[in-house]
Amino acid sequence: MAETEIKKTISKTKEKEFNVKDLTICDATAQMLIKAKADGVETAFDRALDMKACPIGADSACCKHCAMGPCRLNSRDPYGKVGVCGATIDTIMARNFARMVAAGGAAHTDHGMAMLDLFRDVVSGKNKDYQIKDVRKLESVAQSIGIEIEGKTVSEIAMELYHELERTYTQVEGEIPFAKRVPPKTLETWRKLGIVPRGAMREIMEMMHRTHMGVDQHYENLTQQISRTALADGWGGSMVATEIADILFGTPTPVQVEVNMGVLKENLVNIIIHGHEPNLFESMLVSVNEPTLIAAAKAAGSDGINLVGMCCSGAEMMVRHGVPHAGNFMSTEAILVTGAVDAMCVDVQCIKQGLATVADCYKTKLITTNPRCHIEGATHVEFHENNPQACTDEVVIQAIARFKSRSMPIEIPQITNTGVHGFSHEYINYMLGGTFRGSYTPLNDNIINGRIRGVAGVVGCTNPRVKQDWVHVELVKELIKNDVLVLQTGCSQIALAKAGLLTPEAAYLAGPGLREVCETVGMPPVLGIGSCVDNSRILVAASEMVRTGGLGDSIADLPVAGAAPEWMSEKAICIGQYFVASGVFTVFGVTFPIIKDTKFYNLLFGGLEKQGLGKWGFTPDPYEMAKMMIDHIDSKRKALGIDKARERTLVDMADRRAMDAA
Ligand code: SF4
Ligand code: MSK
Repeated sequence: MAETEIKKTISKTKEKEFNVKDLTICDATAQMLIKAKADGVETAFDRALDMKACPIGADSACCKHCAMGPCRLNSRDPYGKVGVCGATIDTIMARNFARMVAAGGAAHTDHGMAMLDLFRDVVSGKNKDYQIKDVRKLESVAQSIGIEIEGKTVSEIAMELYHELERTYTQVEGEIPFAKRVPPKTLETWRKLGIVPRGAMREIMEMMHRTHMGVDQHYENLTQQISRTALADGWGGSMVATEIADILFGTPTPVQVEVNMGVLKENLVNIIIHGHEPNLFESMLVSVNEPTLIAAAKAAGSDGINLVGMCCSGAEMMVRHGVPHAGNFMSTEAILVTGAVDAMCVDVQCIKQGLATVADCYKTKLITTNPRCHIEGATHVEFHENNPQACTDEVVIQAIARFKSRSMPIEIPQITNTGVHGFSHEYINYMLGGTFRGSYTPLNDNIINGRIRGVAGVVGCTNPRVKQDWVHVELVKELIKNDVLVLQTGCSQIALAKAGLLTPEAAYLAGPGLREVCETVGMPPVLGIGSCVDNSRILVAASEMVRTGGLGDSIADLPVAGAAPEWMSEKAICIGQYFVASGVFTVFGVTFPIIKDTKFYNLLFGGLEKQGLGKWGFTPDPYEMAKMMIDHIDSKRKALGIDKARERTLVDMADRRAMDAA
């Protein structure tokens, strides 16, 4: 079909020259960006080149919290000026940061609460479309928060668990239920600082109140509530989302999956699910296996239906069911340029509004499904958990109709990367300790003896302000080369999967100690865990490491670090803050919304650590980031007195290599 049929969205005058190699290391995305350019179709990469980030906003040196402003301060001379109300730079930056944490935490906790609502309806029998799939997980989650399970039926345990977990959101006094999972010394620090979350709604409401004009105007006091709000996400909303999804849909175990745009097939009806809530995707799995719909797809001339995921709900379905994954956040527009996507069905979070225009250019159906997320120009087919297939069947029908009337030229990058994903904290336990002696002891032992130097969580988005995937990949390569075991979630996990590092064979890129452990266990040096809310699995794994012993008494003692090298969302800031408040050194790339060397900066980047928590770090450079994380891990090893063990181990390995060569 003639190219002129594609609606052009870049005018000749606006078109900026770019070298695609500067924008991404994802070859499939690069191929599609070149095609988009030829087609005259604009994506976020073009818009990022066209729109310079506001330097004052980037430093968080502006406030629009009231109509006496908006007020702009000078980031080069931050203490030279105050807002009309007298607000200082520290107040303004802390309030802005607080609202990012509140928004990010609200996103995760609202998601978690939706999962809990579904769980209640399933347990009460109101919803018959979903069932409890993992009874073992139900029992272990219940026991972890002190629910007695002996002599109770599954539905009695489940209802009790529902009522307990509801407190995560609605409780106004006391401590959230999963505070019981926090290592005692970490919890003691939180209590001393007054940052144990009560309930997510209360914390977010108070955060919004305190950041209103003329309320909390001390950056230290604001930071206390920032931590409490973020912890209500990590140990609250996100953790509930993960645990309930496991109970309803199954706990992930390692599964081999194909990732990248080559998972689209020209002869099939291609449906992409992109978003964050797994219930939509679970129902879609049922719909695409409906014999009548498969027959309809074949009658339309296809060989069947192809369901693939993108972003975080894609990551969840990938780790749970092995559903192929087509790409991360910065590939969501690019994949529509293939012309092969018959429907992209979205729910909530990280759905670019620009998708509507690109979908329109290629006559792809963009379908919103969630009452909380409509997009102008998209078709809305509302998803109801009590009749889920009404929505998902309709999506399939619309996708088949689009397949039948395909008129666009199709170009699918023939790239797929196979990897192993699905390392839940339960599986890590089993993998290292065996079915009957599941334990973190082998992990701790390998850290203590120095084969594994430490553990890093590398997570988060991709961002058109930096070369897509590059910072993630270079950082992770540096870490594993230095014997740091890497845990991954979200779009970062997809970046590394595309780079081929989520395979046991990638162990050859690891340092000698980590390689030895990977080869013994048969695991990749980079463990893919799931979606953004599944960062809570990393918190549970860290707690298990403390509980197992030998690595200190609190999360802050562990030789671990975290990073979000290409972050973009407020959710990422909230995740970063809950890791920091949990005791983890956490480094962000791209940019950081605070002016260096101000009082608020010094508190986040050092002061919190002195209080017994973790601290923030920032650098856009992946090698510098790796060095900062490794230096931190080494300082924790030294404090634990296990730095000598590592030196010995490395000498042993060198000796062994010399012996092998001899
Ligand atoms: Fe300006 Fe203060 Fe109003 Fe913010 S709250 S816009 S700093 S006057
Ligand atoms: S989807 S929050 S771009 S990881 Fe979770 Fe990816 Fe970041 Fe969204």
